[in-house]
Amino acid sequence: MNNFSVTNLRVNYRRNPLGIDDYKPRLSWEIISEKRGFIQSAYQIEVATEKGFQSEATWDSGIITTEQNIHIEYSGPTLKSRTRYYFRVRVWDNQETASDWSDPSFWETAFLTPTEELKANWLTAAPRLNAADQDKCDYLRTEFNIPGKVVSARAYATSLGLYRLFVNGMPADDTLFNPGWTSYNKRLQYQTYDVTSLIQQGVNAIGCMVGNGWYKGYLAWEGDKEFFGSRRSVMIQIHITLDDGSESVIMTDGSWRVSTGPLLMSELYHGEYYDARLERAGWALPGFAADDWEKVVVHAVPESVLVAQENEPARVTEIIKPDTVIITPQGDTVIDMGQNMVGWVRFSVTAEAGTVITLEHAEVLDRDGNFYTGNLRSAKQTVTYICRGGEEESYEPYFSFQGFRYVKVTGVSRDQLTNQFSGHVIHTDLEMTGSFRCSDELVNQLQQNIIWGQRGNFLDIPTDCPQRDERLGWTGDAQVFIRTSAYNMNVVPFFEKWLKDLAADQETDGRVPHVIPDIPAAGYGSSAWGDAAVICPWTLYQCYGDTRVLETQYASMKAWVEYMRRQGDNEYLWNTGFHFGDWLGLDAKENSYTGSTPKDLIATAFFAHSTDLLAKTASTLNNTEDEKEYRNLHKKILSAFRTEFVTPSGRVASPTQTAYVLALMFDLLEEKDRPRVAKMLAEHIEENGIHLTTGFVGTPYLNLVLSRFGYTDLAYKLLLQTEYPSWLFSVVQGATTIWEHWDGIKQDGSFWSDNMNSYNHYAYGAIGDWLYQVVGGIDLKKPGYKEILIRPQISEHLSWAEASYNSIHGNISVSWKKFNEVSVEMLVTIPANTLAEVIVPVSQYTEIRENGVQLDQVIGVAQVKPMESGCSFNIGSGSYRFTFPI
Ligand code: RAM
Repeated sequence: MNNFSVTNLRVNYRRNPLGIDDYKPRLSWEIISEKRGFIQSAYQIEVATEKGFQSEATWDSGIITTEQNIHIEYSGPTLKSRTRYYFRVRVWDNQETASDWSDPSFWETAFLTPTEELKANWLTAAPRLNAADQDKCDYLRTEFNIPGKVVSARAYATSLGLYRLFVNGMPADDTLFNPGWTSYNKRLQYQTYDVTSLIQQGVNAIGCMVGNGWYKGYLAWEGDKEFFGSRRSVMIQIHITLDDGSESVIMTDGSWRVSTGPLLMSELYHGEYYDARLERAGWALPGFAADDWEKVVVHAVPESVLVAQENEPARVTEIIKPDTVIITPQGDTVIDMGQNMVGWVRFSVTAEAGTVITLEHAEVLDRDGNFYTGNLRSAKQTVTYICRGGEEESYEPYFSFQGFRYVKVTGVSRDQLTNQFSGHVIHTDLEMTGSFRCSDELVNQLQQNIIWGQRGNFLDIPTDCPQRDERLGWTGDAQVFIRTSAYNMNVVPFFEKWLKDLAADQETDGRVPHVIPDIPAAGYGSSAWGDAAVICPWTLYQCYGDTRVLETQYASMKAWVEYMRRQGDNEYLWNTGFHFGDWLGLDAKENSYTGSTPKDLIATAFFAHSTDLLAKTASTLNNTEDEKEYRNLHKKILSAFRTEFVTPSGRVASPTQTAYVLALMFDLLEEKDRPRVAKMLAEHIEENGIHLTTGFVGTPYLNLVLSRFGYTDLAYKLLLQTEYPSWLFSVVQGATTIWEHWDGIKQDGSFWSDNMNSYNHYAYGAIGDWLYQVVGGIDLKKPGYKEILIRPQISEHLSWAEASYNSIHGNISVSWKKFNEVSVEMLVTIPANTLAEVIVPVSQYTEIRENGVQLDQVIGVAQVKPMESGCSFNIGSGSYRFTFPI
């Protein structure tokens, strides 16, 4: 009997993906071993087109001697379109024993040559002249006959605008906001639906609704729309295989019909207007009389590259029941969901025909307890529903989402509000991978707020806010939060897609737009924002160990560095142009959004950092020429930085927290100067009464820098600070998400200006990285957590903490707990085929026990060595229970 097995097979990070267009998908698996210290010595992969692996394999990798169990590229015969490939894996341990074959998993290809294979026409409605009619969503339909029994059916669909596909009246699946948001005129995703169970022998109907969405709808704060195009269109191609082996293909063509319907308006920001009296029962069912429907217009759409869905889809991931119903001092009836959330309200009512129900959505109540929508700016976030009458009727929006905790309702009797209204939480359905908890409940709420911020702002692209007339893919915010987000969820499909849009939207001179997908209103080229081009791929590589993202993004990374290089008065100093600077830093001058750290210091610091990461990337990709080039450039930027921003005796000339933090975090100072600058940072914080003054740029690194230079205790004090400004200030104010401003709600209960005040903004949530790394103690030593660093920095401020992270190699968990302030118990688990260095804060290793046994006698523990501040030792995979004195 083997005591190890292969499990959790993935293809490009996903499980059993349907409809990918990658010729070389990357296969990964996890190993479960009962024995400690498991290392894989070899693997074998088999790929076949039938699940039983009875017929000849499409690809047999043979027995490959390697420890690698992640991102193995398929390298068999060229894959075919629209084919399901099953694969299974077995591995060998270092005793030459093989595991059993894993259970099979699969991937299914969509179109590998879409321009040749996707033959369906693009359909649109004839232009509607009347302005009110233009807001109405389109309903398209067709019917067709299937002569035999259906064995399998796949629908491939996409749109310009947002669409919902129905087969015989049923939704094609549970995914939402398709085709997602990409730089539409350059890249457009199509989706694959398994509709086998929905298509029947005989007559079938397809229905499709199309709304404006990001393509044609309102975007940004100037009240503009149609950023990508003005005509909503849809393209659908359905392949149906019958039991006699024949195939029917149904495509959008000139025979389809189009009409308007009850959805009279749908806008991402503004909500929906739905008149249920206009419903046409059975419009997506066979036999519907569509005689009064118009003919569709077949048209050519702007050139764009069609790509199979890259990201995980958006779905309803949780349903929340209202907490309470409030009557506000102004007399409004308001539902409190108890959580600032993103998605929509679904409701059921029984009412007379023509009853008008309105739902307005807001994030907070004002200090008097009244409904407050000032911070939404022009976003209406209002759903209006006109009742059909008769039996109970239900509604939830189609193409609009709201950021809200409070819902002001009119037109519904109070008794229907709690039972029949629920909050549907919607976001990209990424696998949750991390959890963090500790003995301080406020910190636990902070962690929850970070997760909710991520959920709310990961709706197909990383956004800054999900409520006001903005909701854009700000590069700076994504860059500061990506590492934290990668602890919480498996974010690779999400960021790989977004980074391809970033590269697509980069101009030939390498500039990076402030928001991705780019929209003209936003602008481009700020330091710390554009650096997302380099920092995000590098972080993904670090966290998941996959060089593919570096290969794919390399040209974009390099172009951004070269862009910076051309900006300054001299090649090594970036001292020109527009920059956001330390956005919302508290050391800002009156009426400014930018902290006082000089912008050229920030720009040059990021220039150095990105150049350093680019050199490391070149080295990882074995591009020695570029590595040399960018090592050199980096050295010169460092020297220019020191000449310009560091005094001859080694202080950072601008005495701000953010300047100190960047100089230390990015290793910009000479070694000898670092301890002193770290001390100055610590003093600055202490002189401020243990308060930070940092904005978007400095905050993410603040505690990491303090811990690195021996000021973990101060970092804990900063974390636990509840007075303004601090991470816990908003928590104490009752926040359930992270705010954009440290003082989104001020101490006196008044608000920061309506002008720019999101209550759901993840940038300051980047403290999550420090919670996992330093408090929980889970960090990486080698990309993809092949080697792990377990180093919780146990503090007098907490009595226990636990962190867990499902890495690409499997689960890593650490929990520590103090007993009577004299000893600590620390449980550690690391997955098979990894190693960890554990660092424990005791000076003598003889003081450490594992399950009661002295460390040097424990199986699985090696290389015990004393360090300056503690003991270090290595462990192989498995679970361990360490105890040691405080
Ligand atoms: C606002 C938001 C966003 C930030 C930009 C610069 O729109 O705060 O998060 O990145 O400004």
